[in-house]
Amino acid sequence: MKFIHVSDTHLGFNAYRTLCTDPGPHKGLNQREVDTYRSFEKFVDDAIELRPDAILHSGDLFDSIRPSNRTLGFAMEQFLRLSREGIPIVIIAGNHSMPRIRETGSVFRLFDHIEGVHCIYRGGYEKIRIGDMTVHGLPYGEGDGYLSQLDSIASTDSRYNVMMLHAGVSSLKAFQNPNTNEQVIEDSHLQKNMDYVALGHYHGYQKILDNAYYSGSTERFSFSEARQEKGYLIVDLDKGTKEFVSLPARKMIDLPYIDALHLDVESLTKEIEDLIPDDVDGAIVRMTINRVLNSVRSSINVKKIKEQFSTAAHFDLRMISSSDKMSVQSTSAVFGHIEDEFVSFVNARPIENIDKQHIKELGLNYLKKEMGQSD
Ligand SMILES: [Mn+2]
Repeated sequence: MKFIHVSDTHLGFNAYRTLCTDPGPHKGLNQREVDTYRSFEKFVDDAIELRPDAILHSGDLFDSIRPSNRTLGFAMEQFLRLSREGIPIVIIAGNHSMPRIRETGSVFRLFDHIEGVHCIYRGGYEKIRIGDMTVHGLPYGEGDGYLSQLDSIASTDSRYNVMMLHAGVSSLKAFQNPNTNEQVIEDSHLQKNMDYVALGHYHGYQKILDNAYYSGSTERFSFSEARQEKGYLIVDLDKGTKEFVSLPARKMIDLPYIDALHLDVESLTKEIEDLIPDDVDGAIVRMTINRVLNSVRSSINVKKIKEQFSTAAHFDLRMISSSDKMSVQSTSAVFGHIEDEFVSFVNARPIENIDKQHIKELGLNYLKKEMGQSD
């Protein structure tokens, strides 16, 4: 039994204003959205070549509860490719797929009609048998109901038992201060005599126990993922091997902060010049300059700096004034990342009937004003 564990593909995610210029069907679309398609398509190419007995997708297939027609069409095409090749796929719903009200229904219903595609989204634990393996899938949930369902999962007498979950685990640093409603479980919940536990939700590739892994996401979705490898895991239960395979995710560069408090225009300009990486082609780059004196700030040649990033997919220059009361106390990472925190908070909350992108733009604008950015 050999399967591929993949997760957090967030199809349809979009960010920034950069549009795809590659000739072909994606031309003119948001570049970040195209990135989610490109890595997923490469994943499906790989899978067809690798010919696994199954693919297990641990949640957040789509970025939103209501993916666009384009995103749906893309997913449909890719699932049909797998179906035609006779490669079954099991998908559990993640937190990005859970409607707040039942009437919304689930997009996964569409895929129930494709041979070999098994979606677990109806709110409860389901078992799916593939060859000599039983897959125990639990869609994302919150509260005690989720934990009691998790506790009810037990291995069967099939040769192999594999569990799929979309949740944080408390032993990971990223989940030690969870959002109030986020589902975080103890490692003890993973010890169920399973041959493997395919985890989703955390976007980095990470081993939790000998038999429990996060495969991570297939693209980078925030600067906190800048240094993470992106890809999927090939798990061979007969041989007892696990192999991580990289996918070509978009490069993200979060440059070290410049503390400008004691710098005049000339020395700050030099520091900026020194910091510009040789290769920014196609990358998403962020530069943060803290504690800039107002007199210096107005004389900095922003246009010239930006020109040097003209080949980047996106360049984010943030200058935080020394006079801003928020930055007087410290130049710590808190200020550099508050926007990321906000975006990931919005991303993590299912919101219906309002465009998430609109909420993000509004919120980021407020933050920008508060932080006195000029960009
Ligand atoms: Mn996710």
